[in-house]
Amino acid sequence: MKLSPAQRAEFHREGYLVVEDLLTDEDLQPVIDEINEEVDRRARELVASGDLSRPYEEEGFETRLTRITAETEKLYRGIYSGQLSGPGIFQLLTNPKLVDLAESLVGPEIIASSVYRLRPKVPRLPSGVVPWHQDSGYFEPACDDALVLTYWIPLVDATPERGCMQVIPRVHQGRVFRHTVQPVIPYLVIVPEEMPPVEPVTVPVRKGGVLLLTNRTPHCSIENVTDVIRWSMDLRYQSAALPTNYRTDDGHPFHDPPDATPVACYPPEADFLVRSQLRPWDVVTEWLRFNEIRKTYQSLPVTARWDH
Ligand SMILES: O=C(O)CCC(=O)C(=O)O
Repeated sequence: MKLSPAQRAEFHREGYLVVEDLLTDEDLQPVIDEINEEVDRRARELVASGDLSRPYEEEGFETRLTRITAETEKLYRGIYSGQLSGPGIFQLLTNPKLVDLAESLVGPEIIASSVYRLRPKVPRLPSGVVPWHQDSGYFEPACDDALVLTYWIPLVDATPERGCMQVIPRVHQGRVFRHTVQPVIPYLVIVPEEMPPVEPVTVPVRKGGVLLLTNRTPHCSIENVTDVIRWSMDLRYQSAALPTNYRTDDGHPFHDPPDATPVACYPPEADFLVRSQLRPWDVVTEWLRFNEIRKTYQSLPVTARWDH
């Protein structure tokens, strides 16, 4: 499925778009199963090491990590963000439905990024609340004017009470606002004096739906005040014509001559090619290759432009 002209227009006008019912249980269950297995394995290890009283195996996906986190945050800290990289995650990143929609916005040569995040927003856990930022705040300034597309994908229904996302619409055509590092939980946050005076939109998304964002769309997420873990993933795609640290199978830079600066829109993590008409032989189709790319990548810093 491609985005319709109306959906494309809405995305470009508002800076975000919700596509309901894009993914089925068949698309999402492999990654959910993989997370459940990881939680189960790690819970048993924590019981064995004396950090956890019991594995809470009677609890399901929506509640087990909350019970565990009430005793120890070790499991949460070991799986959140981009730490897991199993076949289920690779399957989601390369899901043709997501890549097809991305093609409507970034073109047919598509790089996916290891800047994917797993977010188990455990009820009332302060680090689950992400402050107002633009993803470009984290990226290289050279990519400010390009589109790095984010898919925000809930793995359970994401309601306002469960801490869904909020966005500021119609300001993504402007510049990247000044960011600073938030105290205590070191997320980047737009400095208060630069926050656009525009009413935020709260964006609930049901499981199966996706929220698309640009890298200059200010967004945040709100507190989870329920008893259900708001599991979600956010994935990122860009045109292969932009700076990328992807190396072909034989280790060559993707661009010839190589793009010197910057090496990628987000140099700390590895890129990989997910679709190409020009160089189909360079597309990463196997999980083992994806995993090797991520594990062997030599992380590089982003150009410092805020106080971090
Ligand atoms: O999922 C969240 O709570 C925040 C996600 C986010 O900030 C992002 O995708 O950039």
